[in-house]
Amino acid sequence: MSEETVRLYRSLKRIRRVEEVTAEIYPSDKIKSPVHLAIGQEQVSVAVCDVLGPRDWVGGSYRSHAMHLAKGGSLPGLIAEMYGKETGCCRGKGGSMHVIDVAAGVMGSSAVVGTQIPMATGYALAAKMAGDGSVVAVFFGDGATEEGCFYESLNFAALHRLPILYVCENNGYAIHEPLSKRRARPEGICGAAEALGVPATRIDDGCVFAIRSAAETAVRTMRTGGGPALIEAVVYRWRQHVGPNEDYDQGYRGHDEAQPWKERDQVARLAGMLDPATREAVDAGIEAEIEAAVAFAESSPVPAAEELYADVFA
Ligand SMILES: Cc1ncc(C[n+]2csc(CCOP(=O)(O)OP(=O)(O)O)c2C)c(N)n1
Ligand SMILES: [Mg+2]
Repeated sequence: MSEETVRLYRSLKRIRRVEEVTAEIYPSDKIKSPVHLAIGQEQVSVAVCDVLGPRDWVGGSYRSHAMHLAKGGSLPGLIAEMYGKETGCCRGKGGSMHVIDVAAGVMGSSAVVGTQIPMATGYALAAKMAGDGSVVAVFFGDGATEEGCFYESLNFAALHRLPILYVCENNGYAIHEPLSKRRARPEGICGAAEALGVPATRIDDGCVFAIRSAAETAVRTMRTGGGPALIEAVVYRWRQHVGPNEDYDQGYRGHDEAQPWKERDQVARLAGMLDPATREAVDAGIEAEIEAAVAFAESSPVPAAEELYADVFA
């Protein structure tokens, strides 16, 4: 049981429990925004953020609770944001899809598919100009690789050798549409990146250590001017595209497809690698932290009516 395993387990389990608790609270209508849960996919954010430092930046999609928490974004700020409270990370105006914690390097997330990719490429240009060795990681789904800005951004980053790790969380679906109905070559994401001059690595078994190792190699190279890289991590979304429930009765997929992924669940896998006393202590700490964050959100005020016009430019 290494220190690294304990650290990765803590991060994985913390995110899993935050999202399970979010799903439990959801029917009460206290959460005022749609939620796109990453249950089953947590290992990508956990592995990549584990090799980043406080001065590195991340950006992501509407499915970014895991990224936010793994990078050190505020948990009370996240829960309060979902509740629409003034103490939320966007002061209650953004909801679950808009996480931000600039002090922790969480630069924001976007509900418009793919738009985080050019924005993060801009952060990488800024990082290169600052010349301080900091790097950017941007998380997006397989569907986002079908947006034109994905290709434009990778081309620009390769040309200018920007320090950015493109992280494709390939869960095989864009809402209900499988990759096979969207791409002539469903396995072509890495090839597309390579064609633009961005070295790419595909990890197809969801192993948190394998993703971490690929990220570590890529980030080490780019800190010294090595330029961008892409990781395609194949994962599986356990719950519905948006909302707290499962959707295996909707006709587009079945439990049989999910089963192998549930069998290699990284949270359970790493739990089994810890000695029981360590695991119980980690779990107890997580539950206490989540309980306090939910209490903070519940007791926080809603924004004042005048706040409606704050930060509005036109
Ligand atoms: C530009 C744009 N087009 C369409 C949508 C509607 N939409 C929301 S999520 C989504 C699927 C994206 O799938 P993927 O990138 O694989 O991410 P996942 O939800 O699987 O994590 C779509 C099409 C949108 N939000 N923005
Ligand atoms: Mg997807």
